[in-house]
Amino acid sequence: MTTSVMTNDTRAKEYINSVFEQLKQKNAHQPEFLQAAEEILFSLTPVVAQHPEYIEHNILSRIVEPDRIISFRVAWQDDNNQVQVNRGYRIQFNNVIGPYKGGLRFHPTVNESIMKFLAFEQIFKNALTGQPIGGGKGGSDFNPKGKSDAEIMRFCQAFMSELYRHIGPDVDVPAGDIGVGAREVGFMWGQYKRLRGAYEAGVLTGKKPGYGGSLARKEATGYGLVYFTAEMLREKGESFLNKTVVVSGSGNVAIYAIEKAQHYGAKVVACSDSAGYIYDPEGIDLAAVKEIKEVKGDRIHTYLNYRPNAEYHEGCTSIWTIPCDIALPCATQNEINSESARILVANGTKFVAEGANMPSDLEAINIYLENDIYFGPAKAANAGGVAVSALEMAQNSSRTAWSFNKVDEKLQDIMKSIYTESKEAAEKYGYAGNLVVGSNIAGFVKVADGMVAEGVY
Ligand code: NDP
Ligand code: 2IT
Repeated sequence: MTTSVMTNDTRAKEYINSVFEQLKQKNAHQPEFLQAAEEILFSLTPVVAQHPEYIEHNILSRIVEPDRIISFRVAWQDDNNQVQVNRGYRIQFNNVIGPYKGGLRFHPTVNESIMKFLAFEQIFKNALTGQPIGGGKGGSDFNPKGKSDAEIMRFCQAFMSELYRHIGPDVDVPAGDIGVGAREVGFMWGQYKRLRGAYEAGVLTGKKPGYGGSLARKEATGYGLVYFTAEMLREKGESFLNKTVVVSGSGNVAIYAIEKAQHYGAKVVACSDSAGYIYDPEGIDLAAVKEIKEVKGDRIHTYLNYRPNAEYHEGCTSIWTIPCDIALPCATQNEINSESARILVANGTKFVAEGANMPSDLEAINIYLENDIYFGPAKAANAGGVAVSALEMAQNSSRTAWSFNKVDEKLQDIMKSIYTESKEAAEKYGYAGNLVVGSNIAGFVKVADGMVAEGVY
């Protein structure tokens, strides 16, 4: 290593440290955002060392500060005519590559820290897809559980009555996330259309097919996760065939990850909801899970009514004690900590790929990397959902609708190229086999180069 490279490396480290120190001071009460920022920033050392222009343009200090944070009151009437108040958010983080793009989450835990971590991750994920989309996220602390259809509709309409002035097909394009599926997107779309007085289909994605939605969007995140994991397996001379898989969650991402993994010949033995998990050693009956979750909106423990020989356990974390070859966390952030990660290692798990956003904490990630678990980080592995959202935008702009197979083929190509780009970036910067470094760098470079080209503002 030459002296000048050493110097650049030290300079990059010092720069990154100082950016992160300032970020901690400014955002001391936002642990999830700091966690996401720490993971990304410190993996960028080799690329910042080789690109002094990123320091010169102070790209990192700029990229960690959202373009804007929108927070608003959402007042709505419940079925008893009581007025309820929730808080709505939209974080417009970065629009260098395209309009702000990212989902809406309705969950009681939603706060500014969680919104910012999700929007920040989305910048790099969206860049990785190769589609023209920037990074954003939004949502509300509204709890959809136990609400009637009419309450959900009134909440969605109230939420959109404020949000509509901040979004648009060329401005910011929301979609679903936890607690927001095609039903909620439909209600919000109807309200947006009413308020704008125009049919701007590309303002929201995840709409129902037939009403501007793309075929295969519902399946895209779960299928995309499995396509990405299949590339990881291929790298090691393996495949899904006859592998034992544990999937956490039983929502949109989990269900379609299970479907595609089963299609590839894997045995998926467990899935969960926020109350507990089911273990079915003979392999999960996905039709039963779909009926419970998609049709009845019921709890996962009712799976035992369909499969009496399966087991139900309360609590989510011990799902990771079930021995498996492949773990696919598809529920929520920080669902795998160091303890669970050590158990995965001890049980001989060889692959972990993230369907959820930031499901593994920083210690868990280090444990995978140190123990030869091949790890597919969220922003690469779960990018299929937003990638197909971008394809939905393309169909909306051109007023066409593609076949399921056409979208699915494009999704497969996108997931393969995200894998290849991440792997090659890791190799190029001296971290072969580390897809965390690889995906962070591959996504970052696209955004950073765009920021340099745009100039300071
Ligand atoms: P859904 O609302 O469809 O399902 C969420 C699932 O996760 C449910 O089974 C839910 O259980 C469980 N869950 C939610 N919160 C918790 C919690 N705090 N502890 C344990 N389990 C929990 O959401 P999605 O499937 O769409 O999203 C799942 C994850 O995937 C999220 O991290 C999301 O950000 C990410 N993601 C989603 C994409 C998409 O296209 N939808 C794209 C990329 C990532 P319960 O029913 O009990 O609440
Ligand atoms: O986390 C995510 O990538 C999503 N929730 C999907 C976002 C989108 O705009 O489709």
